Amino acid sequence: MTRSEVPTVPLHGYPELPTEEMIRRVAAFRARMAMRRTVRDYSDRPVPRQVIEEAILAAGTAPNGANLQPWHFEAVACAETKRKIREAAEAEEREFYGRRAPPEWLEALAPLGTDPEKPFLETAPWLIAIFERRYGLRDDGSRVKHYYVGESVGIATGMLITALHHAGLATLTHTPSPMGFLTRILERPENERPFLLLVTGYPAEGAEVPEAASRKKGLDEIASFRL
Ligand code: IYR
Repeated sequence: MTRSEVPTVPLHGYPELPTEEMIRRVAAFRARMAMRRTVRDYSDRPVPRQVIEEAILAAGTAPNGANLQPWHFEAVACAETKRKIREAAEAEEREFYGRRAPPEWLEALAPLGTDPEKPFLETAPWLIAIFERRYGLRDDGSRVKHYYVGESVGIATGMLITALHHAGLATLTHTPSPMGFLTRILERPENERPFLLLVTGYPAEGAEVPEAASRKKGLDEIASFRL
């Protein structure tokens, strides 16, 4: 089908804004996003399931390859499952910090003060395990090819983090490597691969974050304009 033949619906949600208003909004959004910090100390206060559902639905609106939506979000509040995830993640992290990580990597991490202890995996009210759906499965077991899976899931994850931040919650992108234990503990099917583990909840009272990580590159370091 060509573009003119596919069924369409009217485009909504693009009210043209006066330039001043556009700038005010985007600057306000930038200021709000600049306050997002990766938080490693969480309160154990519960966060309503509906908040997590809405944030996941926001992530699910992400642009993605051929609209096949090649992702799965498993939201875990179950204490026993969180305990299993912490145990497995810490085992991998002990290997990483003690053996696998080359000195250069450990040096790069030093300003963040990270270590193999991951108590937040049990303290935080929610862990959202994000999986890439590498291919789809039809009812007859045949495979549906998925496209740009990494790009799609990366964009959706960014939107999830943004949605949670917008709701006033802290997040931590945790990427223990390898992450095969998530497939096992969460009993995910063989067409999925763990992408990352997003920790979310309220920051612990008096939580602090590494000073070094607040330094962000300026516009001239991250962008160039050709006019
Ligand atoms: N996955 C380890 C190490 C780690 C790696 C990077 I790159 C970071 O930005 C932060 C941590 C951990 O979670 O401790």
